[in-house]
Amino acid sequence: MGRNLTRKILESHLMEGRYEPGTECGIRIDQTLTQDATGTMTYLQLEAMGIKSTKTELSVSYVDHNTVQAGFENADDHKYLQTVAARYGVIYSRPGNGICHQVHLERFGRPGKTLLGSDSHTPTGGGIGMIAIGAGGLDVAVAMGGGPFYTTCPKVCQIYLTGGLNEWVSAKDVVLKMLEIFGVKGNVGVVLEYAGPGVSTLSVPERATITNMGAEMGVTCSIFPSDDVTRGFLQAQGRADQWIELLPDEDAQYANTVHLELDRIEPLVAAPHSPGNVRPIQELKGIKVDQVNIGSCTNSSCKDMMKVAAILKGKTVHPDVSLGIAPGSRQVFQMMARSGILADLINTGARILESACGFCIGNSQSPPSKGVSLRTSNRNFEGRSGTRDAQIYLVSPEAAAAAVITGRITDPRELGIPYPAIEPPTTFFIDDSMFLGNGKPDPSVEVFRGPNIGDPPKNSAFCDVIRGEIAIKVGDKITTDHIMPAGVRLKYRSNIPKYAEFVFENIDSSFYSRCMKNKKGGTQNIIVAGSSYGQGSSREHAALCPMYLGVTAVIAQGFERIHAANLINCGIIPLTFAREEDYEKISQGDEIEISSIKTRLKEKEIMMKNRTRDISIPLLCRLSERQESILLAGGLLNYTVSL
Ligand code: MIC
Ligand code: SF4
Repeated sequence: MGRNLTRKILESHLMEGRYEPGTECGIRIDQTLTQDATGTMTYLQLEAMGIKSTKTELSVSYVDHNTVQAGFENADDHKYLQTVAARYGVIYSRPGNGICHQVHLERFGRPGKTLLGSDSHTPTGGGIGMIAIGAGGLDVAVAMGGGPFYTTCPKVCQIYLTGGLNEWVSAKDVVLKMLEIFGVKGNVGVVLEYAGPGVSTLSVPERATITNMGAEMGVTCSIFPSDDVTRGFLQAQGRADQWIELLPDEDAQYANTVHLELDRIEPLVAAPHSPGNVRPIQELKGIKVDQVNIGSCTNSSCKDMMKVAAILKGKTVHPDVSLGIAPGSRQVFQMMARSGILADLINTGARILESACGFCIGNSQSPPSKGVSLRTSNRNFEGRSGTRDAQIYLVSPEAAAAAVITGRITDPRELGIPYPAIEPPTTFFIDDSMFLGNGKPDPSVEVFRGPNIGDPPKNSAFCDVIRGEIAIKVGDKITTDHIMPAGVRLKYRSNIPKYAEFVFENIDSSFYSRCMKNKKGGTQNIIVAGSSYGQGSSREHAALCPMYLGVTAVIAQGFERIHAANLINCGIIPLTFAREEDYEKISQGDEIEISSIKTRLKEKEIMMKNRTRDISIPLLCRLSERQESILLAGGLLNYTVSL
């Protein structure tokens, strides 16, 4: 039976289990990446596990999220990350060097390798033919120490591309089309494998835009083959020797195939407040725009910036619009400066932002009240921009540039200017001087810990009885941004007791005090949710902080992959309703009891008593044996230390 690409890479990396879709397997991780917002906790956990040095082929620590240094906290974190990287043999990418996914693609991504990153957009690496997966920091720490990464052996879906994109339509529109087809939930355990003649019409950064936003569909990862286009990209990056050809077998098997004709895709937009709320730009044109932000790990490559600059050349930003441009990496920035397009953009009136996540994570450039902001990024969850009532639309760089000129959502095809057909660069400007370290550990380095660096919180072993109160009941598609807001709160990432004050801040600001009161009184806190709980980011703080608040269980109609793993890693039990409608039979404030959990775990069915309503509700808990042991140990940290 012919093997698909995903299977080829996974089989060659199997450490435990078999390649059998639906079962758990452990794979060897060749490369890891962390970013600062999840990285401090990852390295604190690595230290707490007693790991002496990294065992991967390459591990890189990027600083790109918390680069706004208002107060000492972020600067302290950077110093901690720099010193801990030197000590353990991790390459440190200094602030200013760019966004982890863009930089990793440029300088380190290699076809056929596995990459695990403490960021949900790690699958960007699939654009260069990697199996690149996002995970919580604890899982990444274990992989750095040489341990396997456990994941459900995926169901592989082939996306067969034909034709080529029309003028003014780009990779962002392709992935928005995919979101229209697949939606933002129900894709757990799936890998999207791109194939077909349309693949060769897309450059590596364009492929990476597409694999990047697989995260929004909730898939494990997405992957493109490694072909001549990949070879050309690696050559232009001075890394031709790292190219290998990687194609599926001609008779490769897939769980299913979806056909996508590239020439039938139109310019699309994800309207507020979900990346899955996809609409043709034609339906939205005319809406007045207050802000346009171009950048983020989705659309900040050289080619993206060149297109935008070509469209805007000689024009002035519309008086009602604020234009922000964040080049994805120092390499992109350099190329813009050297080619003169940076000057063109400054002429246009653009506000040139740091090469970092910035606006995307809401730590700067928040739009005005009720403002409309067009962004080339990947998430438009309510409030994520830092302005609660702002309306965020996700668009391609072409559509973003069009709105800069007109001040309204505009179909770029109607701009009335010739389409700038930009070819990707054949040589990139290479300067690796902002990467520190040679990958070798140096035990003589003293790790810096400022007052913002706390200890990683630990849970106690799981008890056999949950007796507690429903501390909050939330609805469907709750994102980790709802659970653990980022933006201005991001600087507390290394200080769990402080960050925990903001759990569910934008949904119910009394959640924290309620939980703390219960915790002090010895009552456990339980969260109840609808479907697709924990969408979005990989931030394990969305599990660590609830754990700190005494949350012992989350009962939902369904969970997203990374968040479910993070809950288990923190010793919090994820339970699903056996009958979805039972969600209605439980309210905030209800007292519940679940007993003999240890034995019930084996049976996979657990009965919960709602003592307030005097009814029983059946729940499911489908954990592997390994996950059961982690849970019972009180989390992955305890479990790993005890091995
Ligand atoms: C995001 O886009 O939400 C983030 C910030 O990059 C997160 C990671 C984090 O919360 O630190 C992600 O996508 O995993
Ligand atoms: Fe950074 Fe935004 Fe990408 Fe997350 S999605 S890594 S915040 S640019």
